[in-house]
Amino acid sequence: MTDLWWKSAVVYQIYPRSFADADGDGMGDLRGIIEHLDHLAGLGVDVLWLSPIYPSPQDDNGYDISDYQNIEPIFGTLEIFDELLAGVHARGMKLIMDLVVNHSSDEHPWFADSRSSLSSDKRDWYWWRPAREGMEPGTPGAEPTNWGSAFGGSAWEYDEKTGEYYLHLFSKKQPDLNWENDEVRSAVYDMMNWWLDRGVDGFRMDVINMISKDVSLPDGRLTAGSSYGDGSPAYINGPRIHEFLQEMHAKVFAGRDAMLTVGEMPGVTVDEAKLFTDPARGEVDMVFQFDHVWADRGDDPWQLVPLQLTKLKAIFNRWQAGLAEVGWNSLYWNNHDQPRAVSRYGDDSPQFRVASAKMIGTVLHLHRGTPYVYQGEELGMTNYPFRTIADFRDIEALGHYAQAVDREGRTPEEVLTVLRARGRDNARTPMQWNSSANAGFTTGTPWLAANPNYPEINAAAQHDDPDSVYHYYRRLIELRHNEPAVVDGDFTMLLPNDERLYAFTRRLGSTELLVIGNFSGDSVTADIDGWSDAELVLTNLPAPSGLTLAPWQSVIYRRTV
Ligand code: TEU
Repeated sequence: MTDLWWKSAVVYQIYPRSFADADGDGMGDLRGIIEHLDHLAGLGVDVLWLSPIYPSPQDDNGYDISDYQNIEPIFGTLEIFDELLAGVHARGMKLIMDLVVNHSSDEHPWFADSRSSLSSDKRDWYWWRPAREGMEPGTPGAEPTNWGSAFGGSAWEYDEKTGEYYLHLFSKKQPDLNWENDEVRSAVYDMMNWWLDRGVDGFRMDVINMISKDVSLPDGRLTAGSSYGDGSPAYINGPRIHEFLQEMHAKVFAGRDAMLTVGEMPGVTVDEAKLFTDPARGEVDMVFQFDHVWADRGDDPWQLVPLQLTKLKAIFNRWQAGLAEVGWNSLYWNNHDQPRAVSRYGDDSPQFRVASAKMIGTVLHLHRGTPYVYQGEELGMTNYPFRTIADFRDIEALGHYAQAVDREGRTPEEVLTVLRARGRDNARTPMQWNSSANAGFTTGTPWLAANPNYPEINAAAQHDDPDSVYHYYRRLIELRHNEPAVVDGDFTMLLPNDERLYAFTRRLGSTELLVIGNFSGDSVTADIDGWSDAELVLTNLPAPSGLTLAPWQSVIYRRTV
């Protein structure tokens, strides 16, 4: 039915630092992943994606890479990596690596060389610029542009040695690589080929739609109350982005079978995504778009706005419709940058946590696209009860706090309210394996505290419970593997104006599926006709009478038309 294997696949994301610690140093490692492969195989996922495991100063938890062709000693060695890869393949799964090439670490030898002198061979491998015209280098406001970095502060760092600034869209320890330079691109492609030759099955590409910049580097728009301009129009889907991805595809992926490539693309539009994922163009297989995870924020990314179900549905509908004929979607609620889905979209109170975790999983997995499960999502893990800023470790949280409280005069409590809801450390607390100390994640001191709810919410308890979130996710994955309508069916949104029910159909040939999720604590009846004789395929609670759904209930019906 389907020609591209990843259309019926489900991907599981591992954040190695927080997954499982086999050697007791408080950080997860590759041996820890090897020890838990049966948890993943048992869930039925097809592909594992590892967040970065390369040598790194860990300024951004490995998204700052100082050697692209080795393994961070905290995580293991290349030999242990090969063992892990063999264990993954032996279980019929594939493994994709995180590719972080918009920037490297400032401790990468490339950057050390680049910053060493104006005449270095590698000077042009990064974005160096003199101070703003007429300004004294290194003084406030002398930065080459007014851009802010993603983690607070200017996007430019002054380097005294050569009297110039380098660009870093993320932390100052993550200088942006200059993709205009041919040698940079060849070095990246060689490195990718080296990993694929070693046996890995593809890449998740970090902020890959930022690698092409408008070389004139224009100032960005300043919004009220913010100290920096928004440079993103100059680097999101920049002028040469499609050219670069086509070149990468030709030099790395062409002629290789069964690879998976997914581009992480903040700010990508539906029309752009169609171009990026049209198989005929040879760029990437699918993208991560951000519209749905930005549905509950204001113009200022750090402003919270209440989530409206109608808005969320309109976003998904636009993406489903936009990529219906050409291209392909990725589907995700969670990753290492997002708060926990059950706390954000569901109800994580003891009464409704399990039901709502299953319901949101149902809605996501029944869309057209490739679903991604983030570690712990299959257990219904929740946000962490952060008390003060001292509980956070993430450079984004700490950078935002410093900028907002110290420089922009917000109150700590106001900033903490946002960080509790949105902070990335919510996703990064240790995986909850069992009810022993530290959730069974480590015998040492975990680098980030385990969520105190681990005695109730953990994998060991769920493996033994057929009604657990884990076994429900297993059934969702099985359904995608066995029901072609889930993979290839047309998508039709129903009840677009309903603030409590998320309802849609999927149709392939004579098979039609009806999916309804109740995003509320009320019992609600769906006003949809023609399904009274349909077969109930899956529900998260006792079978409903007709289409009256209990609080947080989901149903999947099937009929022949
Ligand atoms: O994230 C890209 C990105 O856009 C993030 O800044 C995201 O919007 C933010 O974290 C939401 O709060 C990727 C990685 O996934 C992230 O972990 C890295 O920090 C970042 O790139 C830099 O490599």
